[in-house]
Amino acid sequence: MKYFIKISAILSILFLMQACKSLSTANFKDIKLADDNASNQTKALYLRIQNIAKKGIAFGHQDATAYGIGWKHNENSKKLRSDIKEVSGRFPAVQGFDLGHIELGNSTNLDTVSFSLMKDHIVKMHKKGAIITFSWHLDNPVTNKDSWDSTPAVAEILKGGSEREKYELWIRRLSQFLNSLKDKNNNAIPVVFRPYHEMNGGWFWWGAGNCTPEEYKELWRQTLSLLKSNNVHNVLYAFSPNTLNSEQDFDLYYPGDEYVDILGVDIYNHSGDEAFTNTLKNNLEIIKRKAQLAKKPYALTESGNVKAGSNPKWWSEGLYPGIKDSGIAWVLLWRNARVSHYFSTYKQEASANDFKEFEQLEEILFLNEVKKISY
Ligand code: BMA
Repeated sequence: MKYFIKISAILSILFLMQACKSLSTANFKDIKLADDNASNQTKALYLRIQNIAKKGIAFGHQDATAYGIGWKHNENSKKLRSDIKEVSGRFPAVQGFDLGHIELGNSTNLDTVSFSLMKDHIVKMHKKGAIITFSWHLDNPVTNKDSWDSTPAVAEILKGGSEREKYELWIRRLSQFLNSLKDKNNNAIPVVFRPYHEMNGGWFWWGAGNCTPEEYKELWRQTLSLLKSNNVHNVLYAFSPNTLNSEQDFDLYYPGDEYVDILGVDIYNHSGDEAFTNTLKNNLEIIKRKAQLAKKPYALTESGNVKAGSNPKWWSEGLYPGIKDSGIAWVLLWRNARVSHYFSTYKQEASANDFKEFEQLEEILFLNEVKKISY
């Protein structure tokens, strides 16, 4: 009996030692990120994302816990809601938020989500094992109108441009927010940042026709350099064009392997579900090839049903056949803002039953599964 107790004590110590393998002792030296000073937590997130992609596809939702159809998170409530959880019983594994208007020093983002609420949810969700990703619909720095104001502005915020000072201030505000996301040990929470997305479309001031590809790439590189000089070291950088017509389409704006950590693409079903499935397949093949050459993970960084409610089988017939076995680490569905502007599902919505089947697929991973996948 005495020996048995001794042996089991030794075994438990060995087990604990293994479980406590600390970030500082893990072997991160071979990981090359866009930020050469990225924290160990950020490197661990990168490895986790690669490991997730080996197991399946993490399911993501934009503003998942901030609001849904018919509800908005109440600042006084401690309990987190999510339309996805209300349909399936599980939280999304990837949670997207938008930083638009952080640059202005505002307390709420462009969709009225308060930055303090966002921070609170990020801290809680990170603790539960979620992956956090940010988009940034920032205002046009020349006109001070929104992201969709296509007045050329990129040249003016590059080094030497007339709005450079303003842009440096904007990046300082953004940096302050990113640096303020702290876990319980006071370490900066690692996140995925996906700035200047959908640049091959013409709808944003940083998009096609509103700046040259050279200006765009320079904006990307200079933005990274400004963030680093503001001590931001908890970020993985994701590059995500809109639907691609060819590989060249991707290359045109790609700032280079040393400035990007994750490759992505945003694809919606504007041309119907059959075309959508085919576009998903061929576009994900394109980024897979690019990602494999660059040895980086890749994701479907935005998607959604623009004709939400029209196809009750959208998940199993539209989305899933397009992403199945594609090797993407995650798919992020866009926000559920209101009945006339939602991209996922919610309770009593036309495709909710189909979603429950999609959610059961072994390949599709939710928070409870992803939290077990380590670096
Ligand atoms: C767009 C729309 C807008 C929103 C923006 C940022 O795709 O959903 O209503 O302001 O994203 O979230």
